[in-house]
Amino acid sequence: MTEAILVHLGLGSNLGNRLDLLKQACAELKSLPLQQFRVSSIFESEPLLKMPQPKYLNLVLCGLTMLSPFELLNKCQKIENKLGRVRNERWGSRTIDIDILAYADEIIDKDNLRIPHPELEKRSFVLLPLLELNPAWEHPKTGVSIRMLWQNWQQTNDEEVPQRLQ
Ligand code: A4P
Ligand code: MG
Repeated sequence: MTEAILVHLGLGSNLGNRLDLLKQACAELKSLPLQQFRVSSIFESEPLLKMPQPKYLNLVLCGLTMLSPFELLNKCQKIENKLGRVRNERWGSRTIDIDILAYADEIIDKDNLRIPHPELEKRSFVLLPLLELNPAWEHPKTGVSIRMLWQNWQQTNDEEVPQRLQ
């Protein structure tokens, strides 16, 4: 039997009842199933590049899956659609966005699937919850630890740090 794979997913919402949408998406993902399912705190942050959009809520979750990367992408997109995601413009506001951040330490570089997520190092709303959830995590391409990635982000950015919801 093939082994279950540890995956990390990044979720974001900036439309509708953001908290409720994140909770619904978590419930759907848990029942894929993702075994040994764990979720970070929820963080609030301004949209990237100060785009004129509502603020985002983001979280990172992890779990073990038997799905292949493309099966997982397909399931994530189905959940996005079920939760009312409408794709208008790239980086447009969204009820829910589910990005595959990492699939064990696999590297995939296809048009419709890039893993690890190529923007991961630049995004405080991914780094901070990932650090909280799995401080031992290392970037599969570079071997750089999540602690170091977060330190680098802080040293090279003057954006506000995402706020953890109480
Ligand atoms: N795709 C490729 N690799 C992946 C992957 N690792 N995970 C493809 C998921 N999808 C992946 O995604 C477009 C295509 O990316 C998919 O068809 C899939 O085949 P999409 O979700 O339809 O479109 P998108 O989300 O608008 O584009 P993209 O590039 O995924 O945007 P991002 O990177 O998700 O950024 N500010 C804050 N504070 N918080 C946020 O969460 N998010 C964005 C969107 C902008 N600003 C933000 C936030
Ligand atoms: Mg996306």
